[in-house]
Amino acid sequence: MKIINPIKLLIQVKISLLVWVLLSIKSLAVTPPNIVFLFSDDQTAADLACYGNKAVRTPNLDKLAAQGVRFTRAYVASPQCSPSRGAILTGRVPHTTGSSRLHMDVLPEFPSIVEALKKQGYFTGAYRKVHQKGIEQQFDFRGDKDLTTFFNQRPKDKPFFLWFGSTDPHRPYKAGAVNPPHDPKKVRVPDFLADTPGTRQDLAYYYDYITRFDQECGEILALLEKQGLTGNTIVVMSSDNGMPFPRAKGTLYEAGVNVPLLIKWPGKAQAGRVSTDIVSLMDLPVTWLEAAGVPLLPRMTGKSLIPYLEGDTQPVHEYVFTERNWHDNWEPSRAVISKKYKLIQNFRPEVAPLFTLDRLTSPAFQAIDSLHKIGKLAPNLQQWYFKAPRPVVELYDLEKDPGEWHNLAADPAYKQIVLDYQKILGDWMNTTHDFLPAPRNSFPGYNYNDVYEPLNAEKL
Ligand SMILES: [Ca+2]
Repeated sequence: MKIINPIKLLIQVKISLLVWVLLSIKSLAVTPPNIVFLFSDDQTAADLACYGNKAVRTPNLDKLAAQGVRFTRAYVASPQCSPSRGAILTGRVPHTTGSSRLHMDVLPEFPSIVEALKKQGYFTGAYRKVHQKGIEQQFDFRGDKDLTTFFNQRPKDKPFFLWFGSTDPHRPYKAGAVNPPHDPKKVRVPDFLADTPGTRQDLAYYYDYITRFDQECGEILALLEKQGLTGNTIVVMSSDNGMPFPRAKGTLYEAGVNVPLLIKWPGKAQAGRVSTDIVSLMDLPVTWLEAAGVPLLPRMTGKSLIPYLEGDTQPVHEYVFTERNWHDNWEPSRAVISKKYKLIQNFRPEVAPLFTLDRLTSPAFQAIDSLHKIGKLAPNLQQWYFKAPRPVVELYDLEKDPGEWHNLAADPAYKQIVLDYQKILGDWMNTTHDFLPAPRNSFPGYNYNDVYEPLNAEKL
């Protein structure tokens, strides 16, 4: 009979216990967070109750905002569906993905964050609109209607990445999206639209579709709660571009490029913090990969938001960039945005603003066009919507002029700011291999102060 040495046994038990404790600590330390992306389609930042527009009902997203960080100055890489989404899914600027145009896919040689997360053991799922056909095929799960399916099918031993790509509040609109509907009399008419009954009804439908999106976000948040996942899940809400109205979606004005951004991450992101610093949606893929412990992909241009979410008060960026390319028509433009200024460089100034088809046929644009035809459109709208040529360069002081009505580019007092911002924009265009020509004064050795001319398209 084998005699058990009690001291040896004690040592063995202690070693086993130590190994168990170490393994437990390791498993706790490396449990990567789940990531849920609630992504609306065509929504300007301003149009959520938590962003100040109390006329639109968004109770679930307002609650999410209170539990995380709300960014007031988040910018899309492009105010167009496919380019904006391709930039998030690859971390590359749209003009380097092959997807600068609407409906064009990211080239297959560029790796996506979906593949990268899968390699790290993530289960990936997408509902509805991805708008990048190639990358859409990479998701493990694809769903359309029932939001519970993903949560029932996901492997319980894996972290997950869920892309909820709603098609709300994209057009076309019709009555009945939510009950009760929004009252057209109570909508907030932006100063770039004509305040008519038709425009108000158009905006009320837009609000209805936002509320329907909010309701579905509420369902997903309830499912997270029900499965006990809230504590280790990053929930991000944003939109791919601004509202589908004239002078908004498809333009580099604030209503086109400034989208909502809410980030909830229990134990990490400071609950209730409101950020007025500028960030880019291109920061999201970098943040997600870093949170997941995944090496970054080549040529990602965003920055991690993690230190900022945790309370760092240093702004993440001094400047962010955004671009407009082909979208039902060719109106290429680029912008550099700082906390105070925005400079837009127009590459087809000879034409009056062109509109994507959904906005050209919208009641809101029809209202503008009808007033224009009878000579009753407000002068600033008449000037902006119908005058050609347009300026080559536009400069706005976003603090003093958030509506972007007063172009300072030709004002001698702003000459140096225009030149400096053109240089910053041009450097970005050159280093990211833009297919459009950078402003001439961005080239090394070019003494732009000697060649400054009033930036007036009429003198071209
Ligand atoms: Ca969109």
